Amino acid sequence: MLQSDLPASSERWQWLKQHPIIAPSLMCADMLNLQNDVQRLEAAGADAFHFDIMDGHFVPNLALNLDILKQVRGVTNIPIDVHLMVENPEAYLEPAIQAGADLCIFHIEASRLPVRLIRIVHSAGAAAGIAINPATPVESIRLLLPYIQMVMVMTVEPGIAGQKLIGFALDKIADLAAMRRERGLEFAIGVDGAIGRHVVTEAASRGASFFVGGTSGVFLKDGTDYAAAIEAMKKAAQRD
Ligand code: S6P
Ligand code: MG
Repeated sequence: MLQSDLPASSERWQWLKQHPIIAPSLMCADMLNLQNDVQRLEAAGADAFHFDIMDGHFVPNLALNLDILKQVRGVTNIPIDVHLMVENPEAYLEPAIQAGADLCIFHIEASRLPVRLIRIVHSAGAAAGIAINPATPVESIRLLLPYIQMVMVMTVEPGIAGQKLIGFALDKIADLAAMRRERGLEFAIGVDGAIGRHVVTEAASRGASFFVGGTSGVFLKDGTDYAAAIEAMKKAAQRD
């Protein structure tokens, strides 16, 4: 068994068991009024915040950073998941948790020593998640599933908001849910990228419970307010 300083069922990550979790992606928020947007989103029913960190190498873009994370942590109490789209995740895990991350998600494609990364995250007191790009098979993380608290299935190539859905990635949700059921595991399944309300329904029916809301779900250009957008995502996620 993987040695970890925290047990697999730590109280600290009970929040991840909720269904659904709607997590607005703060890289899509109003950067000139970020505090205001964070507070409006929380009041509108956001369950968590999704916080994207990029390095310009793993993905061709730069987004938020740890100083901003610290400031966001100072104005909200809801959980924050940090999505590390970086080449060298080991350099960012502990600093991200110190800055306020409750869940650290690193990419399997950027990790040579993923077991070590999981240990670092748990020892620093956060939940561990692994993101997989659209073309990365679930098989690549099969052995790690008992030790992590979430798998983030990317439904676009990471790095840029406002892209089109890569539909074949949704099939991996059902594969992960089957592995979870067959092995009696508890990790949450999240989806990130072009998650509009119809995609929420498709993803939830396959077993996803954590939905990142970007320009397709929460930050809509048609005048829909945050509360209505988040409510629509929650409704779309309801399972019969
Ligand atoms: C970039 C990042 C995402 C985006 C989100 C945007 O890939 O990891 O979290 O912020 O996907 O959502 P949308 O609906 O604009 O694709
Ligand atoms: Mg993201």
